[in-house]
Amino acid sequence: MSIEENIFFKLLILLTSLLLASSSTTAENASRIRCSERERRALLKFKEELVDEYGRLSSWGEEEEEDKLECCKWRGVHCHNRTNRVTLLDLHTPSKEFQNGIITLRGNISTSLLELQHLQYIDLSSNDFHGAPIPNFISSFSKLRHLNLPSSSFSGMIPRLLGNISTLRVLDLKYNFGCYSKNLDWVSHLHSLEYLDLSFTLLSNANNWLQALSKLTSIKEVHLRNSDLRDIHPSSLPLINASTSSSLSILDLSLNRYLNSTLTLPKWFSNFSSSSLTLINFKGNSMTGTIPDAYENMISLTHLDLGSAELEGGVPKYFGNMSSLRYLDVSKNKLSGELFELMLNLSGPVDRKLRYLDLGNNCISGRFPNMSRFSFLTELKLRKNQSNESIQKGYLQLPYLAVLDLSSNRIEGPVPDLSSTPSLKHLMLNKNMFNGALTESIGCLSNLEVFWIGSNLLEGMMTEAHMLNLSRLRVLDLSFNSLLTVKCNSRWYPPFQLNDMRLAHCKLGPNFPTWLKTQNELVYIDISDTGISDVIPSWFGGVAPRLQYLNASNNEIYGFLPNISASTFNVSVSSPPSSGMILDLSRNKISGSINFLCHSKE
Ligand SMILES: *[C@@H]1O[C@H](CO)[C@@H](O)[C@H](O)[C@H]1NC(C)=O
Ligand SMILES: *[C@@H]1O[C@H](CO)[C@@H](O)[C@H](O)[C@H]1NC(C)=O
Ligand SMILES: *[C@@H]1O[C@H](CO)[C@@H](O)[C@H](O)[C@H]1NC(C)=O
Ligand SMILES: *[C@@H]1O[C@H](CO)[C@@H](O)[C@H](O)[C@H]1NC(C)=O
Ligand SMILES: *[C@@H]1O[C@H](CO)[C@@H](O)[C@H](O)[C@H]1NC(C)=O
Ligand SMILES: *[C@@H]1O[C@H](CO)[C@@H](O)[C@H](O)[C@H]1NC(C)=O
Ligand SMILES: *[C@@H]1O[C@H](CO)[C@@H](O)[C@H](O)[C@H]1NC(C)=O
Ligand SMILES: *[C@@H]1O[C@H](CO)[C@@H](O)[C@H](O)[C@H]1NC(C)=O
Ligand SMILES: *[C@@H]1O[C@H](CO)[C@@H](O)[C@H](O)[C@H]1NC(C)=O
Ligand SMILES: *[C@@H]1O[C@H](CO)[C@@H](O)[C@H](O)[C@H]1NC(C)=O
Ligand SMILES: *[C@@H]1O[C@H](CO)[C@@H](O)[C@H](O)[C@H]1NC(C)=O
Ligand SMILES: CC(=O)N[C@H]1CO[C@H](CO)[C@@H](O)[C@@H]1O
Repeated sequence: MSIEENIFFKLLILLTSLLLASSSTTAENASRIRCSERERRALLKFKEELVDEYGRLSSWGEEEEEDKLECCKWRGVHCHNRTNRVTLLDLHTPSKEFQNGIITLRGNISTSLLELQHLQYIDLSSNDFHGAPIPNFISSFSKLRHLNLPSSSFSGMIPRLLGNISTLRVLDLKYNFGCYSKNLDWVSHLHSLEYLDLSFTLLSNANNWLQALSKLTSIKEVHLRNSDLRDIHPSSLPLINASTSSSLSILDLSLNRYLNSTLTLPKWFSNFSSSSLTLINFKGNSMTGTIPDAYENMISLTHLDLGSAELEGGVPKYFGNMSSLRYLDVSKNKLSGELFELMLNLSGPVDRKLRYLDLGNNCISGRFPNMSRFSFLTELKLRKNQSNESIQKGYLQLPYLAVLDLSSNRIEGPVPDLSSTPSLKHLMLNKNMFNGALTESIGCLSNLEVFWIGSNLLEGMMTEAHMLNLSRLRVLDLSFNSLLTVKCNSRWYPPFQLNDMRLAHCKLGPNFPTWLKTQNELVYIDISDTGISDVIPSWFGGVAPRLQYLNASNNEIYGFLPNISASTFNVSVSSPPSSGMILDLSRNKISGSINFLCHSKE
């Protein structure tokens, strides 16, 4: 090639590419609308069969404006960035609206959707398809990865054809209460499936559920909560190939009341993978016997819920070695043994991991041990057991503890010093045998919202010093401590506004507690049998506009009753009070008319 030829050739290339460039911009402008006409029509047909009360699909339209024609820009629609085919359809009702009872779409799912053969992602959750079956045709979306249809009022048989969508990674059909499946063979074909949630659908006839799950080699999360799963006989336990099934991380089989084989199931899933399981929830099954060894090698387990079953015996010693365990719930079982020994079993690497421990509603007995080792504990629950003796000083040095529930035990001695638990929000010590005077350290718990210490044997005085910094207190229960005197300075202005105040059978009187005057958010007051022998203050009628329950019986209150129904109870005499409003002023010396009460329940 000569130089001239060369230059000419280069010019030619330049020119062509310029021409090409300009023609491509014209082409682009002419068809700036990316969405294909057929897909747009299909979507409009789909919209036609929906009721869209909230205008969620208002951007979907036929009008000539470009935005309305460009379905790739419609709300809830995405197109592929090269092929421009619709790949995503996301029309879920946002959870905040759903919780407020708003359901944005109702109606029927049109078969016109079939036109959208490139769909990879469908989310129609939290809408109302009024009991229609999940459409069979969904199975022909051969590129679908993500099918999200929870809480959408589907019912009937879950189409087995869904098992044909070999690309599916996420399948979520939970909370479609009327849906069922007679077996789960179809699930076992979903080789790419990573996430399966069929919670609250009915699987009582799907006896092969465990066989089906064992074939899912990519599965990471299984949620079959409240699905009426049947027990698996040990002889029909499927084999697990541990080398291929190493991905399962979350297993939620809670609230299946017919699952009772503690030994069988854990043995099976411990082969699934001891290293990947992080969460196991078996709450509300009927597992019997002792807690099995199956959890022993689960080094990644962070969350184990074995609550509300029929487990017996203790918490095995190997739990102390569970170096990732943060959450342990074994409440509502028949566990027994000494609390001291149980906590000793829980010693080891778990000490500094555990955040949540619920041992409530069991038969655990004996003295309360030193809990300070569990330095990151945020919730400790031991309600309804038989722990006894007193809690010694220094046993509750738990700086992050927010919930301490020791109610309904037999713990004695003084209320422990709580100055080392400054984060406490909920403190439940009711129904024990705590005695002596309350420590003023309670008054430093500035995060405290709920304080229950009713039904104990407290004595001495409770004054404003005990409530000094309790600015967040909402619920106070001191009732049935008949030797406890509650006496605050008449000019005291509490830092809190209570909703719920229970002081029955404490010593409040003889004067009417004037600090009550400041409590305008009360819904529940019980000051019965508190030795008040005083005239009803005139302000009493108007103090609490939201009041639902007032019990001031068994005192010696006298004087004229203010018009409580019109002010306190916030009801006019002509309209009946809402159910549940209770006013009990019996056994007092009140005089005057109670005509205004004639519509209230006594
Ligand atoms: C193409 O569209 C762009 C931007 O919308 C515009 O700037 C340009 O002039 C258009 N070109 C032609 C050839 O219409
Ligand atoms: C849905 O289908 C039912 C039965 O075919 C029909 O009665 C109903 O009107 C349809 N709803 C809408 C919104 O098209
Ligand atoms: C198109 O999508 C692919 C995959 O989603 C992405 O990697 C790529 O950056 C996108 N291209 C453009 C031009 O947006
Ligand atoms: C579903 O897959 C089965 C085999 O796995 C095949 O026989 C059947 O034709 C498929 N159905 C559809 C509708 O594609
Ligand atoms: C668990 O794995 C072991 C060894 O890998 C194997 O012998 C056993 O049969 C497996 N158990 C189950 C229930 O799959
Ligand atoms: C387990 O899976 C591996 C890898 O796929 C395979 O090589 C091995 O033969 C399988 N073992 C059994 C018992 O199926
Ligand atoms: C589980 O329940 C079934 C039926 O309710 C019963 O036959 C079986 O003995 C129970 N198994 C165990 C281990 O309790
Ligand atoms: C402590 O661990 C042993 C061995 O695992 C067990 O037998 C015993 O029941 C456990 N004790 C308590 C009180 O949990
Ligand atoms: C806890 O782990 C240690 C170290 O691996 C081991 O020596 C000990 O036997 C384990 N204890 C229990 C109860 O499993
Ligand atoms: C506390 O309970 C244990 C049984 O768990 C018992 O041995 C002990 O005597 C009880 N202590 C008191 C003071 O009642
Ligand atoms: C309680 O345990 C903590 C942490 O193990 C320890 O520092 C403290 O001395 C113990 N307190 C008592 C009174 O034994
Ligand atoms: C003292 C006490 O209340 N013990 C209770 C411990 O929990 C079991 C089971 O919930 C109850 O039966 C006990 O009464």
